[in-house]
Amino acid sequence: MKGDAVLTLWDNPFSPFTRKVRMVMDLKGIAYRSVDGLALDHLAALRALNPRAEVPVLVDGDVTVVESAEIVAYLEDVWPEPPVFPESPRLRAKARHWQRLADRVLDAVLHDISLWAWPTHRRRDAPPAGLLEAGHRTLEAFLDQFDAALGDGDYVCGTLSIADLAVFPHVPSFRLVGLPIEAARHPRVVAWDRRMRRLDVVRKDLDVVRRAAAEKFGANASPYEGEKVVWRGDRIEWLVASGFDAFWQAERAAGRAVVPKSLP
Ligand SMILES: N[C@@H](CCC(=O)N[C@@H](CS)C(=O)NCC(=O)O)C(=O)O
Repeated sequence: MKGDAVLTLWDNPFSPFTRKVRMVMDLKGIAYRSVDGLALDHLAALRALNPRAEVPVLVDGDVTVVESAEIVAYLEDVWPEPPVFPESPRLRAKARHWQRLADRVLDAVLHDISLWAWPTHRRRDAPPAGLLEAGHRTLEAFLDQFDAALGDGDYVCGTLSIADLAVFPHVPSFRLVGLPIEAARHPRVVAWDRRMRRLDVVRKDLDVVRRAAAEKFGANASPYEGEKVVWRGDRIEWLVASGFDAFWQAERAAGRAVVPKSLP
């Protein structure tokens, strides 16, 4: 066990990546200070820690870790109990697989097709023709595979693991993009979602999101960027793979796109 120095999580109440990391820290009983790194007042300080200006970033004394999966791996190394990776190499590979799909595919599709529903941005245009349908196809393929992976277990890898904690924060966004998850088609996912919502760490996470939504967007104001959108690799990849290169180029030409860089 490490010393008592309080860690700082460069955080954001709504990011699926920070929500995953927070749930891991809460599960392990790790004390931390949270700073909303995406609030405009904190962006310069965040960029000094992570040139990509993305959350989460974990600062533990002289150790700075960026990338949510790397933060989770660091937390597991330093605070192994309770584990968020299963013991057997086979199940560990399965847990990493679902974390990767959540971080790189779910996030990308949900991001790309939800821009018009963000409370921070008030876009006046409509999504390009076919974008929502393409997104729904990828999301349905994900749900089919996730439902099958759950099998008869309570959680993806049998016991609660990073696979569940990585996928869960994305689940409410399915409804937001017009694809509510239905018991008739994905019964195991619906039962798993209910089970997740009964966990203390998940209840705390949902409470943080609910309270932050009321606090941050009250009085018609927002502490966040309201026009530019960060397009990191996976988000561009899905657009291009789905045939929406022209939309992406138009976003860039309109000055609305930011592409992060990992080195200054
Ligand atoms: N691969 C990164 C992705 C992190 C990421 O995309 N974070 C978003 C929030 S969901 C962000 O900070 N975006 C910068 C912005 O919106 O200004 C990770 O797993 O940590």
